[in-house]
Amino acid sequence: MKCRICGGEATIKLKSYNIKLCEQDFLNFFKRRVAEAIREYKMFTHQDRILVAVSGGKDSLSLWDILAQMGYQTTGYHLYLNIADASEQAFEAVKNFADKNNLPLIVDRLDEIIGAGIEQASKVMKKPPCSVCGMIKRYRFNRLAEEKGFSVVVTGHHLDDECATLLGNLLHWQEGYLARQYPVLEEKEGLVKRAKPFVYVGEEEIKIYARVRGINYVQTPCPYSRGATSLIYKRIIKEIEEQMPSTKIYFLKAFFKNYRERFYAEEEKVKLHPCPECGYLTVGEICNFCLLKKKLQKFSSQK
Ligand code: Q46
Ligand code: ZN
Repeated sequence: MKCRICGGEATIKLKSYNIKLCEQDFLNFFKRRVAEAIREYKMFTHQDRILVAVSGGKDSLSLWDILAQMGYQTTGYHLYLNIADASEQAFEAVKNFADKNNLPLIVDRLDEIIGAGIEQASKVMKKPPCSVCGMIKRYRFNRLAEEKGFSVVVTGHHLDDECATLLGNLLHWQEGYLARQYPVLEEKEGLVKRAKPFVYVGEEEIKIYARVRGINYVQTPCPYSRGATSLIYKRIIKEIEEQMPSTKIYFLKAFFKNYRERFYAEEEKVKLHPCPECGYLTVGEICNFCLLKKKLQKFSSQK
């Protein structure tokens, strides 16, 4: 097998692109895809201070790795969820990566910021753990941006994640979500800018990247990720891609370019106002983070 670029020995085959590459040319190819997304959506520049949300899995650690390689100013952010062994392993992976690469890391421990673990938080909010976890992370991102001067938060969502989300949103005609699904969400009224630099790279490519770069990650950073309905959509998207290579990238790019704006009107209906407790923008009476803290207080005083 010959590398398409240098003609040397190829060890990597990328089905979606119908190319074979050697490791070095794969790394260059991968970096170009990421750079293209950063440029196309004006995600950030070398002047920005970037907060990278890291779970300890391959996607987020690979993202942190490549952005640091590209010379961006990055700081890792890890939310320690207090789930027995899983959280400790995830934390170890993140900590080791940060130490090895000499990169700054911020760790929030859930028991310290809300006085409870994710399971209890999910119970009092009567919402799935992932929904509460996502809410807490968003809240903390905005707070950290404000307090420590980060101008953008990046997450490891990749092409397969985004296609799965898009398929799910279309199947349920979630118009508000469709309006908001985009590789970059600009800063607005106290909400920090967010970006997904892996939007053009697939999960398989990230796996290869992590292997070639020797990144030690945890296979399942969180036990809750297994039950997600998004896995059903991901499996279906994967099957379609196998039969029809390049469908994923077409599906997503065409949506961003030609269809997303049709849902804008839906988004504008949402009116935000500052939470009376903490000042964070919210649609509810108080923000969900303050609501969670109140519910936990009530719960512990009833015990
Ligand atoms: S950490 Fe949190 Fe994920 Fe675990 S509880 Fe769900 S959202 S699966 S990235
Ligand atoms: Zn609040």
